[in-house]
Amino acid sequence: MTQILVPDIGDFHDVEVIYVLVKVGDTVAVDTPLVTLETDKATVDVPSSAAGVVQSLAVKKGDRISKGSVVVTLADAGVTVAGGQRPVMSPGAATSVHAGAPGAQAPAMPVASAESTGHQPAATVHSIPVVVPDIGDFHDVEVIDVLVKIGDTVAVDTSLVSLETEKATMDVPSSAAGVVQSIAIKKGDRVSKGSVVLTVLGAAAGQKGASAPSAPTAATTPAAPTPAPATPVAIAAPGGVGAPSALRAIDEAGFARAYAGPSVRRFARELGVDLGRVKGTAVKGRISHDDVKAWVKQALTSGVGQPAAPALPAVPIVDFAKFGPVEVKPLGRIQKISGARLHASWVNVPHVTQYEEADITDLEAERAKLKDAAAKSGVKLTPLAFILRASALALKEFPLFNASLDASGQNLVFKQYIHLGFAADTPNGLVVPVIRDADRKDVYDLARELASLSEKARAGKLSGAEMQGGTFTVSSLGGIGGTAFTPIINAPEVAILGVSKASMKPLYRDGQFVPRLMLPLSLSYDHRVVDGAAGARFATFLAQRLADVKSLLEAVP
Ligand code: CAO
Repeated sequence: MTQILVPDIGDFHDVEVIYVLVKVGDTVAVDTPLVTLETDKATVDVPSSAAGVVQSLAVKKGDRISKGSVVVTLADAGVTVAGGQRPVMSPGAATSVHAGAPGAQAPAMPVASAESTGHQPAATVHSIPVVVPDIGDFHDVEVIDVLVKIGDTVAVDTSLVSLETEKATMDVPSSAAGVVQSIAIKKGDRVSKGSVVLTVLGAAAGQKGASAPSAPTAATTPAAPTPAPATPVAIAAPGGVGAPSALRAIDEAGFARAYAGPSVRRFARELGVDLGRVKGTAVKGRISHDDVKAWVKQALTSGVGQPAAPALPAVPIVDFAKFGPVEVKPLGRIQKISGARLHASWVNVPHVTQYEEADITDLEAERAKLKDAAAKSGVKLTPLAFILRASALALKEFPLFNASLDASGQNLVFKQYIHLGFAADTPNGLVVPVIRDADRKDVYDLARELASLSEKARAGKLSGAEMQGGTFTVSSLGGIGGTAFTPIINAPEVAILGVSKASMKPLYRDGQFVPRLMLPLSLSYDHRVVDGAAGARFATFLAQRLADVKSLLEAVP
């Protein structure tokens, strides 16, 4: 008896069970999804960590569970081999063993009939080699991924390995159903038609194209399975010339929400498929490998005969080492994550940047007066705290800037809260901590939170929750320098405020030039949501608030 527990699911606790995918009596394999959990960010399947028959369910729909909660109890695995061990294959020979015959020795004897045991008759299973089918004119094709492992249960047509030629990637599907007994190849190997991929321990009846064997004996060698043709799938070249439009940008939020298991997610990533746009046809709308393939086929064929969508021009590939010594360093983890998000925003969101200057002469004079007293009470009162306060006031006045487009792109979601993100430069890269309910905090509260979150960010100690839920972002480079820049919107937010270094400038006022401390503001907004006039009004409002320090220091209601 084996208890299957909820594995480590990150920072989530008390997560709701939205589906129970198995019932008592079901036979499950390693990785069979058992239940689906839903957090506020994503749905997650809990896969079985063992094979066997479901004996009892410890959870039901609507329950809330956490890491370590028991999900199901499994009775012994459905396929039992001699002495509880996997049968040892002699090369080229087929081994015959029986399901549910503990202690049986090969050659196996027919199992007891249903009448004598009171159980269903167990099927006789065989070791069945699965080979690379006809893959056209290709030879010595590289194995780029092995999609199964020993002990996995596979069905006919389950993808076993991915091969890559110069022209396409293709999956080798299983020609037999059963449990993977041995794997003959590894990533990086080269194979051709007829190469053995793996052996499956299963009933010969499950073989595609092979007729059901009649009462096989130990000496029976199952006929070589008729290989199913490999499914070639064009390599998605996101952004490359000729890439079908449907295969281009991935909406990461939609991808995360899609109801699919890890191997399907990996498969979709490899093909550049936006899972959020694929319709699942498996149980409860779950997306399968076949759904992804069908979607790619549809995308490819629907592109034929239609005017091609303009593709992003590819950046030239340069062999830098030809021109001098080089050193290659991998991107950091945070750089990879933020890079993908910035790229997604840049290619999906039509950005406009509105520039403005705020006269912060009075603000800085006032701040200079308050700074030391604030420092004594442990608060570092920087200009950014005032800028955050002004932003919160502007977002209250212009709720459109605090909204987001929904996934369909047809509706605006107006958030009834103002959570301000601020870009923080850390040794590991750019992170965006979020100050919650910023509109209900005064300048001192904001300064305090700014300092504590920045410190945590630099120490790499921010929790996931502290970086989520932002409705608008401020990116301040004022402490460093620069006169203006184009901040990239932290999508699906619709606007971001860039702040550069304040400097003394001559301002023409009442018939003469006067020296004033001017703060450059760069407001980028999503032009699908915000039009130019609204952008200019928002920036002007911000500048007015910053010029009027008293309004920023007023008590927060
Ligand atoms: N103009 C002139 N001086 C400014 C200023 C501005 N706009 N903003 C800050 N300063 C001054 C501060 O007053 C402070 O000086 P004092 O110590 O003499 O008071 C100094 O610059 C440093 O400020 P700070 O950086 O310690 O504090 P902050 O509140 O301004 O900023 C934080 C905090 C976390 C936003 C900042 O440290 C940071 O990481 N900035 C980089 C953000 C970034 O990388 N953005 C780009 C994102 S896109 O790649």
